[in-house]
Amino acid sequence: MRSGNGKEPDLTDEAAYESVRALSRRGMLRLSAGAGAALAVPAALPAAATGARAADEGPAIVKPLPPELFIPYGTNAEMRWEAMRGQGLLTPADRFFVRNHVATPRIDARTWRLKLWGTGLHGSPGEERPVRFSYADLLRLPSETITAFIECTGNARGFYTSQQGQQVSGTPWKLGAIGVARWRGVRLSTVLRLAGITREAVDILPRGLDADYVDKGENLGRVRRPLPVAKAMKDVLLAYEMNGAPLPPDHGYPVRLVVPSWTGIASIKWLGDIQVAAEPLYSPWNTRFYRLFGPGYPPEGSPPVTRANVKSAFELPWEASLPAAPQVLRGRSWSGTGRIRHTEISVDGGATWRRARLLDRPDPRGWTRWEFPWRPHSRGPHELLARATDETGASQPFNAPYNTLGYLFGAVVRHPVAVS
Ligand SMILES: Nc1nc2c(c(=O)[nH]1)N[C@H]1C(S)=C(S)[C@@H](COP(=O)(O)O)O[C@H]1N2
Ligand SMILES: [Mo]
Repeated sequence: MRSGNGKEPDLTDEAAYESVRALSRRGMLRLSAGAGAALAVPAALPAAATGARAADEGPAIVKPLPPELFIPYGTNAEMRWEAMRGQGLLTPADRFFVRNHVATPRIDARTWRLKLWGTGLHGSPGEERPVRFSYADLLRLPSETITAFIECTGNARGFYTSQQGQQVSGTPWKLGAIGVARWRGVRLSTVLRLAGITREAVDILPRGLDADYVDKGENLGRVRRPLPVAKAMKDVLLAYEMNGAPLPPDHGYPVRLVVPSWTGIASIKWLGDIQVAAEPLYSPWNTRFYRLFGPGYPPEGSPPVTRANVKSAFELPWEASLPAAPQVLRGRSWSGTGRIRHTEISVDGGATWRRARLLDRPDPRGWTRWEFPWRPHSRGPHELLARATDETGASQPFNAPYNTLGYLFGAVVRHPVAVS
């Protein structure tokens, strides 16, 4: 099923995609209910088998995390927004946020193979006899370079609690679980065609080579999240370079997916294999996680979260000290649903708004820089607010609708500063 033919649903659209998948929802519920019981981890398994980490195993993130660039949270680390001040469009790899379910694995590109298998390929190759591509094979294929953000679905989750007084589970990120890089690699569509994708294929399931993820004692297996074939064939990259250098270990070396405009979990790192299937696929990452749950949502949750929503951030420290003098405030806005049309700033708590000056030609897959001249009229604490609107009219409300896992916080963030 391909998009673009007026009769067939556009499967790169989350609601249309879910309506097609819903036909087999019973199968999905059976699958997600069965998975827990079958995969529960016996308590005696060694740490290495469960993905749990002992103190002597070394840090879960390989690159240095200097405190002026990062706020660490266990296996994750968010970028401090002041680290983007004075930077160009791209987020340098040394400050790009890291979201790891488990530790960064070290992989040898010389022995690495990407394996494709499943009922959506000609001849239905099984997992034990997959179609294989080496790193060198991928480097020989035509390459493409794109600028795209990767943003965690839970970016800004902490504001559900600090701004709205709501309890949510997950890493309490501020706004730093986003980065924009220039990614070079091979189009996923090229590799799927070479592997023999059939017209019947509907879903692919890319899976990482990092250790199994254990959630509250339950082994959920390796990180893997289904992706509709329509999106896979449209604009997804098998990336092997980030900002002109080989992918760093923490960002997926040797090869990761980059799924433009979609939420970060789609961009599977340390890619090992891709199942290509003629039937819908499910994993905990599109059933129990990355759906919206809570009051107002059905028991199985919303359709899987796909596109990122509209957000804005100031390139300032949290609780920045600013001079009581004329100055220029800078920041960036982005959206997974379309180009940024404008960003407005309020320096009086949201009573009045004026437009910032956009510095980039808005690109739907990246972010747009802006600046706003400000002359504070009083000393003391202030709140700076930035609110963007994209070309679809999507904007940033004062309140983000609650969901228990704290995804998609798209409300205006109140950035505290002290003027002295
Ligand atoms: N194999 C694998 N891929 C993964 C993850 C992971 O833990 N394992 N985390 C996902 C999530 S939730 C996000 S937000 C992005 C983060 O990418 P980054 O660490 O390069 O910033 O990677 C995604 N891909
Ligand atoms: Mo994420």
